[in-house]
Amino acid sequence: MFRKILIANRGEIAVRIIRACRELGITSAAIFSEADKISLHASLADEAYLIGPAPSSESYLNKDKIISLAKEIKADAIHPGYGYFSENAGFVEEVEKAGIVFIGPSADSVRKMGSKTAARKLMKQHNVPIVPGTTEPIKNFEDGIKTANEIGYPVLLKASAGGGGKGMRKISSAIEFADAFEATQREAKKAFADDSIYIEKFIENPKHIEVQIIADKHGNFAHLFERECSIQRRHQKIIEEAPSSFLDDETRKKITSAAINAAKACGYFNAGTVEFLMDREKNFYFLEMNTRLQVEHPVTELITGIDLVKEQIYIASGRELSFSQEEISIKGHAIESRIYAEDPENNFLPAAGKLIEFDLPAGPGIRADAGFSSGSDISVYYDPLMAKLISWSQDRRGAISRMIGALKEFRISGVTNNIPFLLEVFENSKFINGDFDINFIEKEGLVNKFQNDQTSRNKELDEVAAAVAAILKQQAAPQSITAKTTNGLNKWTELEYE
Ligand code: MV4
Repeated sequence: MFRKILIANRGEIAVRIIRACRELGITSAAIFSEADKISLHASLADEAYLIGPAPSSESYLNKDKIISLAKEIKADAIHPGYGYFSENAGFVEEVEKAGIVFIGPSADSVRKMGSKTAARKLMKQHNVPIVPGTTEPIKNFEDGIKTANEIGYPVLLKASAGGGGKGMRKISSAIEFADAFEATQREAKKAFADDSIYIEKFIENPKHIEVQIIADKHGNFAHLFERECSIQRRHQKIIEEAPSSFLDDETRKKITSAAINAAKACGYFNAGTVEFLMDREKNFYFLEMNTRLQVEHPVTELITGIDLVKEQIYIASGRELSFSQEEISIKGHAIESRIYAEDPENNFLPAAGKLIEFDLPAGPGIRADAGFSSGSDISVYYDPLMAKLISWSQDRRGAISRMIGALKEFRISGVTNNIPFLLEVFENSKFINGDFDINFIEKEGLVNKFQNDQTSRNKELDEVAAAVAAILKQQAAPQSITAKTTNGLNKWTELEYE
């Protein structure tokens, strides 16, 4: 087993990995930027090293510095968390060249899944259903429009090097295609330094369902069931749950075995996630594979009882999976809420500042994974995720009920956050009935409803404030004239009630 792990990340996920190290008796080494000198992850780790200035490019994304630090402090392995270097094949190669173990899949698996067209081709070869469309980048405009006409509109133009919603464009007719083709190409080139784009049939109002898979370096594979991740706003997930109440046993069997096939197809080891779109008829299509630990991994941990981060470390150290597929089953229901530093009343603009109060909720079936504590600074330099609140119960209703209680118990002051918005979702009857897809937030008009509610609430508050001010002014006015002491000095004249 490893003696020391360097954690190349920050915030809640760095804290999560530190805790796994602690349980395994492994020394945890954190890195922190100048903006994170006073941070939970740096203070909880056994060792912590200043890596550079606040901007990520000079700290958490400084590849050379991270690898040379790992060598210097004799770390046996590096855990990348999510984001940053977690899906960077070049980083994996350099870490391995330095004689350090990367806690994740091989560079080859990361690269294979990094190209969306190559991944689609591979999936097709291994009988994993893909969205109808091309498995090669489109060569030119003529090739593109011909293909789009064959597939039938609407179609989606996607960047081969993209993912997570970046570099996508919906096209509803051949007329639209002309402009969109070059624009998408330009955007792809700018964002990914690669202008290859491909075409998919546009799936209307799908659900976003992903399957957690895990594999060791000895050829053992297992899935840890699915997560329902449809509740999102502009590609930012807000609420995830496991299992999906939309799946029947038969569909679950099909989608999880498709996910295992996907993992086998790219020679995968460690934890990974296969993303699918699912339509009303329960047809599912491979979207992409995330070759990392995901933000929402806790819901899977709570329904299976498996510690994914510990398992990742075991696998990286060469151990076999600590369980077999037959040994795991779904127990109860888990839901995760992402607590973001953002202002739902103001277009969800990222919020920043010092957390005056940050008191996590607790109680039966409640887990809080936070990267911060009272006194922490929330910086504009990084991801706005402050904490994840995860509830578990025997059934979905119970998990929702515990979540609502925990959200109301969470005390945050100093930094604006999305808790009131989350409560709007949990109290929505369609959400409660499991009747939603990836367009839920928009279709329910929740953003506007919330902002309107706030506007009317603000208007009411303004009216109350105005009334109070008027009363104060009335009371103040006579006082300033009449309240005189017996020695004749008007001691109130200094006070102004304007
Ligand atoms: C799609 C789609 C509909 N049809 N592909 C967005 C993120 C990226 N991973 C793929 N995405 C989508 N691809 C086809 N052919 C709709 C989306 C999509 C989406 C997918 C998952 C979760 C949230 C989403 C929000 C908007 C669009």
